[in-house]
Amino acid sequence: MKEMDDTRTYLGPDKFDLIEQIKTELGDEVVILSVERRPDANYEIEVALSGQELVGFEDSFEAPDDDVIASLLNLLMNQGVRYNIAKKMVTDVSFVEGVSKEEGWSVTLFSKVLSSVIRFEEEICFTERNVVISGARMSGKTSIALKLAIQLSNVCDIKCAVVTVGGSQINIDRTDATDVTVFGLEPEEMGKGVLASIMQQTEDYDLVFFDLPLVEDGESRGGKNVEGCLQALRPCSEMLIALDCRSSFHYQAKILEELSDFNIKGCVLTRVDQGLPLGGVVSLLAESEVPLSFLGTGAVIPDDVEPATSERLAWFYLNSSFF
Ligand SMILES: Nc1nc2c(ncn2[C@@H]2O[C@H](COP(=O)(O)OP(=O)(O)OP(=O)(O)O)[C@@H](O)[C@H]2O)c(=O)[nH]1
Ligand SMILES: [Mg+2]
Repeated sequence: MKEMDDTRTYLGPDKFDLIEQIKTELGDEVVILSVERRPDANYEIEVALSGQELVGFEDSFEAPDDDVIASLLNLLMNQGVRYNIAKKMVTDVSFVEGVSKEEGWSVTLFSKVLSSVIRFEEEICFTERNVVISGARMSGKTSIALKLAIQLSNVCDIKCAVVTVGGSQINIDRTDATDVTVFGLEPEEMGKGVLASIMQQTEDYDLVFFDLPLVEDGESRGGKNVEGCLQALRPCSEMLIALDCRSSFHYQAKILEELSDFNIKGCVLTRVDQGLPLGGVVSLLAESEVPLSFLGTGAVIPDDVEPATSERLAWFYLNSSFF
């Protein structure tokens, strides 16, 4: 445990145990400033001591209603929304009336706060035939590629293929019952030649989803090949980025930065169903120009995906078991 003048940082392998410990020591109203997963898999939770941050916030704003401000700040900070973003969201709540600390926030009201800082792309229209889905390991890339391809194929009668590369824990035979063609490749197999051949074989498809991992740790996952494929696809594709609620703000911000030269259509927020704190991704989306396009709402393929709306994100935020 690290202590500064007005903050304290807790470290441990289980964030729920840490939260319990924090609430026992500092009370239920404690203000959590950030929750980060460190590279060594431990969680680091920073809290404000004696609610000083909250007092500071209230002092520095033209509050339309003190109760609204205080309850919103608790709601935001408890799940790790960053200070500057929370400040912006609080400044924008003047249109919200009738919320008190006791009554809490309804999905409708909280969705207004979220949509004041995050762009939601509810009407998704793919403009390129090749859609790259990229992101960190285990962020749900393969699941999202299959979910979208199967749903579009079944519901909209669009002819889809999925190209998936390496490390998939998903049983891709689940697509047997659909018209979606799946190319499952090992990272070593992936290269510009294979890519050109797949592109030729899928010429008469309406949409081809390329589920490509990011290049991490040099060549450990056939990285160079994948990087070459990402570059080759860049001029003729658009990209969806899979963001996983479990990753830290810094890690996800790095991913968005690394992919910023691609034609980024939007991102897919996965594992919203797992009751994880959503403050990190809310802050990230609020700070970036990238719209939120889809939500991954469970492990079932193809059902557990939906277009992202501020109401649904608010619902998952308010129903997070993190509180
Ligand atoms: N609960 C839940 N589980 C999910 C969701 N998306 C993916 N999963 C699960 O997370 C695990 C990893 O998903 P994948 O789709 O294989 O992720 P990936 O990014 O392709 O993983 P790699 O290719 O190994 O980097 C699987 O067990 C999925 O069932 C989601 O939205 N909610
Ligand atoms: Mg995968």
